[in-house]
Amino acid sequence: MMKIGITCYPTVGGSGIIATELGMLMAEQGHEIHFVTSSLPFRLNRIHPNIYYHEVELNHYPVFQYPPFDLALANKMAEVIDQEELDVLHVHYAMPHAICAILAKDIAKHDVKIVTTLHGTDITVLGIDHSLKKMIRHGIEQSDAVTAVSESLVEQTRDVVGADKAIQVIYNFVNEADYRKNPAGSIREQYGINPDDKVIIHISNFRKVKRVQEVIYTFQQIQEKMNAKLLLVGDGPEYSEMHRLVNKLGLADDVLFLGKQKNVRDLLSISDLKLLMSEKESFGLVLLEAMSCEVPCIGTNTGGIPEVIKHHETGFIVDVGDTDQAAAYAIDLLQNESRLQQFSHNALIHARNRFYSQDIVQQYIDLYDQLIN
Ligand code: GMT
Repeated sequence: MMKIGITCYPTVGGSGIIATELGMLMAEQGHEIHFVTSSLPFRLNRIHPNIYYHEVELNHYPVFQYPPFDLALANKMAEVIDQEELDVLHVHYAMPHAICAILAKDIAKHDVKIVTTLHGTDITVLGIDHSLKKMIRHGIEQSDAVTAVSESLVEQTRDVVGADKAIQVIYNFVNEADYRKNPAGSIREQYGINPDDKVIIHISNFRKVKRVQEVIYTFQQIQEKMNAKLLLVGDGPEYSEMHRLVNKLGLADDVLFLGKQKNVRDLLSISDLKLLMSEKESFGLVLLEAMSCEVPCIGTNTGGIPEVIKHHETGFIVDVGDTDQAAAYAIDLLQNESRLQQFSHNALIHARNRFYSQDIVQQYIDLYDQLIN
């Protein structure tokens, strides 16, 4: 039994999901898990006697113009390391979490190993900022072990940050108990989707990097060839711009803006195809969520996406911005029922084999073991 601390961004995003699911699955195996975060991780939806939550509290002293959150986090980490005698503190994101963890390790009396998992945005967005590069490199090099969620992210880390450190690829996973096709309830009718409509889905945080407009342009071409609906799930900076675009293109009746949704499993279960047209994506956890619910995917040739989608087997890969090719693949697949079924089946098998949660969790546990022993 190990004692493991976990720090992640608790409010949104795939990294928070992975960190929380990892903690919950390890707790089920008998390990003691201590979340050290600014708020309760949003996916922490199970009560388990092995799971503890330590909230980072901010002090609002009038002398501080900005309350120093990172220092409060490091301080809390150090407290938890000593009180709970943690074996490992596993932080998700180099910035600022690895830096805070290194500081906490210096402060704490109890010996702890720091594991940092890179999720992408820290390298591909923050790493480009020269003022942060050295700090990110320091976080990586001073960690006892570093993992990344795709081969592509390892390469990018070398290119962008120049860190000279072994980085192990441990792919993302989904909890198969939650992500499995739910034989259709009445959702289709509730959303006004006709029985002969094909359903295309996109799920993201509507940041520019997701290029949601290219999902809409691809859908426009699909919809010229067949009855189809596009479900846009999520919210973010580009949301209202996408609304305007849909209205301008005259697609308002066929594009459903669903905003943030908790139960994406049921939405995926009524979908025939998933589109992810991002210009950067270190992994694309939403693709794995879709494949687990038997939904084939079209994604862009960027970052880790080609490591997740098997081209011509579980979906298709297109160049960033190539909406014509995405639409051509989509139309071809959606018009061929037996091929579509084959792709759905392949997607499920690929998700279950290549990204099986227990295998991935075991890879993390083996890594902790190597550090401790
Ligand atoms: O993509 C985002 O905007 C959110 C971000 C996050 O913090 O969860 O996602 C990153 O980590 C995910 C989990 O490993 C990956 O699936 C996403 O591809 C990655 N996002 C980017 O690389 C842009």
